[in-house]
Amino acid sequence: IVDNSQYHSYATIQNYLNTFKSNYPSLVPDVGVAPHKTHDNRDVSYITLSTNGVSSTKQAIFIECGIHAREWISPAVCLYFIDRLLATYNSDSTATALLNQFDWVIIPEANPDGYEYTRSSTSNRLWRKNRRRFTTGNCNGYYGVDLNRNFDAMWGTTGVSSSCTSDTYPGTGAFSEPESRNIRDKVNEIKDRLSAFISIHSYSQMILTPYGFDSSKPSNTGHITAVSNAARDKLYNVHNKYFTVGTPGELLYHASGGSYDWSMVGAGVSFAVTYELRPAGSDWATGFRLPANQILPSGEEMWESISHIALNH
Ligand code: 0X9
Ligand code: ZN
Repeated sequence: IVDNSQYHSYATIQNYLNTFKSNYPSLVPDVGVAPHKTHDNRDVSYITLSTNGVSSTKQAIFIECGIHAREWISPAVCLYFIDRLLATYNSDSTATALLNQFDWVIIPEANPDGYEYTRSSTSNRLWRKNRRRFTTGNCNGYYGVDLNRNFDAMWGTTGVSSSCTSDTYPGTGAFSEPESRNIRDKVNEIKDRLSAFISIHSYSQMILTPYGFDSSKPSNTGHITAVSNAARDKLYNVHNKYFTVGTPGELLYHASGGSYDWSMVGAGVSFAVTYELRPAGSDWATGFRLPANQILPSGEEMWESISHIALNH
């Protein structure tokens, strides 16, 4: 269904979700709108994939894409993954196992206001945050909260700036933003059967293991690292792209209030990772502008990597 030769608008992404539901009604019990409208009054959509219908009690995996506006490859990979899962169920043994063993709840575009802002020719391609508008005090006239600093996981402690003009401004409190509340609420609905949480960003070619907020690690860190190393190898085998595995503190910087940390410390999920997709390297100006001809290979390598995590975590 998905055209993987280009990046798509929010409207097109919404259309794809509805087309998935109408073309695969027996595998897509629910395409819906998360409870909180964005600041610019957009809906944040989710899709549930299940062989068991809406009242399924199967183990579930949650994937969140697009929380940072400029990281366009993230929603593109989410769409590729959904499309391939649905199209090859019952013909491909991996897809069949992924859907027979798990339900999937996926938010392909968690920050539609920011995303559309980066797509507008008159605005800023490198916008990262949401589009909250500040109207009082020092912040009057400025916009945006970093959604991956807004979750209730050591909120406001590391990797943040209290300046509302900063790209890492965490907001006025944990879950001050509708976009992070949407992820929270959808996760909480299924947390008793949620076995993995996957957050997809770009760029740097990494699989980040928990925690991001400081140097502490969950008690099952050895297991998470082993599964991530194997998922890294599966990814590498597709197109020879090497992803580094480690915690944010080891590979990047500490950062509090992230979604994957919250999924563990707040929702009790026992396995969570954050991907940083293509490209590697440190050229900030080009890193977020991954050419559209790399959507398909990114989708293909991530298919293998996520499949490994799902079937082995
Ligand atoms: O800084 C971030 O939010 C992520 N990197 S990005 O370049 N995509 O912005 C890393 C997030 C790692 N997770 C946490 N630190 N919780
Ligand atoms: Zn990001």
